[in-house]
Amino acid sequence: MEKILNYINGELTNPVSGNFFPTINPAIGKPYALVPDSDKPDVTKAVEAARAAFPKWAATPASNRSAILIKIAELIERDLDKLSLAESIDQGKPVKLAKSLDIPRAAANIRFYATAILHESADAHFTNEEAINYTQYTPIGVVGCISPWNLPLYLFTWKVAPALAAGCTVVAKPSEITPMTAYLFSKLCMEAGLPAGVLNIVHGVGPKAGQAIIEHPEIKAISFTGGTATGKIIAATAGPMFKKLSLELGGKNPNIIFADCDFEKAVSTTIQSSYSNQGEICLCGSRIFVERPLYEKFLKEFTARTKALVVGDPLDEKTNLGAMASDTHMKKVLSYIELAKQEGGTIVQGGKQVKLTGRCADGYFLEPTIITGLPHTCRTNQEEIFGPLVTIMPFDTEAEVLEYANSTTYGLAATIWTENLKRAHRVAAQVKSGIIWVNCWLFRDLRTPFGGMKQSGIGREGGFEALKFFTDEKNVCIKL
Ligand code: TXE
Repeated sequence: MEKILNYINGELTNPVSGNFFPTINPAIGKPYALVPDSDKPDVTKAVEAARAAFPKWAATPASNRSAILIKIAELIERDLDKLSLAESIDQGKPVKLAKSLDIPRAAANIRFYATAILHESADAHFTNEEAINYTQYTPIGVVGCISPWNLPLYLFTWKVAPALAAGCTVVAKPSEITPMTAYLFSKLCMEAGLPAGVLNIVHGVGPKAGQAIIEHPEIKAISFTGGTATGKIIAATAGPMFKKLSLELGGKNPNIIFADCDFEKAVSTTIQSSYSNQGEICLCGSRIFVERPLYEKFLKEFTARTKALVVGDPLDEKTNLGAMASDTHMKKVLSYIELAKQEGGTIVQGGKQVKLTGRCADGYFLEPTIITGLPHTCRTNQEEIFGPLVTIMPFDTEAEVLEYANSTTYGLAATIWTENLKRAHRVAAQVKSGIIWVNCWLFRDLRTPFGGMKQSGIGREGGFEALKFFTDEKNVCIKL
């Protein structure tokens, strides 16, 4: 079995303990590679390497940092097929999705920040013609980046790219469930000539390697994407240490569909926003609210199209939904389907595990599932499930749907479907989510602020905000 290795001080290394654990290919339900079971000593080594590399990397001209990062982006593009296949095997997603979304986006993340640093400017304030204030942004030091299993290389690079571009050195940990593409990425960094210690990748489980990163006193900022429960642990540990924190956590995103929408676009895009990546995207909409005059028509068409989706081998080009990321996660989603039944819901479509034949006979597959008849207040409609499961509910008035939409503890994303522009603005202003898409979904401009309100997190990724996150701001006031 292939052994994944840590990437510390420019070298691929075994964990200090020598211990590894298996990582599973979820489409076949079998281990296929070994992951370092890293712990505190590995993180200590990584932080030492990052500290040693920091002064030189921080002082490297932006144009030179940019050139190395662009080289890494080019290598990702060169290896598109290889990385897409690796992502699909590790995560369970259809290979065609990895090839069209995950891997191109990983390269785009790096290009975006590699070029952003060439166009940065700082503020200056002239105070009553008596003084000039100017703001300096200096890289904050060694930072920690911790990423989840749903969009492995995509979210890993979304953090690492701005950190490196800003001049920080990094200790990063991908999810232990999907470590492979971060490992392949470390080889590309070596090939691109990234100086030793600038990026260090420590593999292992959250409570050991992850916890050691957030606890390390020399790590000045933590950028994390994952579950809200983990976000709370990180905030509790890092808060009293006064570390800078960016937390991108869970969601329970509403889709608000008015009767005056463009029906075809609303249905086809809502199919995407419900089931892409098996529903394992924090931006997926899981609560669909449809204005009553359109409700029956929408439900009928949405159900027919859900039924037509192909659940299958992620390596098959015809597959729409691949495997769930892990057995544990599949069982979690199934437990919510049971809960929905207990709460009085009707399973209109799906609701069961899919047993494939052949190569994927032991894989973790689920039917795309539609549930109706539930109140917006029940647990199924309040808790993040993170699978190919949606509830559909009718509404009568704008005020009512806003109450439903805003009733959860989350506030990450929302979609609004209407041809009435005034209504679009009015409703967008009142939905308590950090990201609103009107008549579209996952239409991204990397310059825009990305993140959630309420328990969906703190801080914003994207744009120059993410670069600033990895810097210390200093104001210099010069009396004229
Ligand atoms: O995420 P975790 P899990 C949601 C989704 C899912 C739930 C749990 O609802 O069912 O979270 O998923 C690292 N200190 N999302 O358990 O545990 C861990 O090793 C430091 C939403 O996989 O949050 C991994 O690298 N790090 C989400 C990362 O945190 C720790 C995407 C995320 O793992 C740690 C994924 C600790 N104490 C899941 N414990 C989204 N919003 O995109 C764990 N980690």
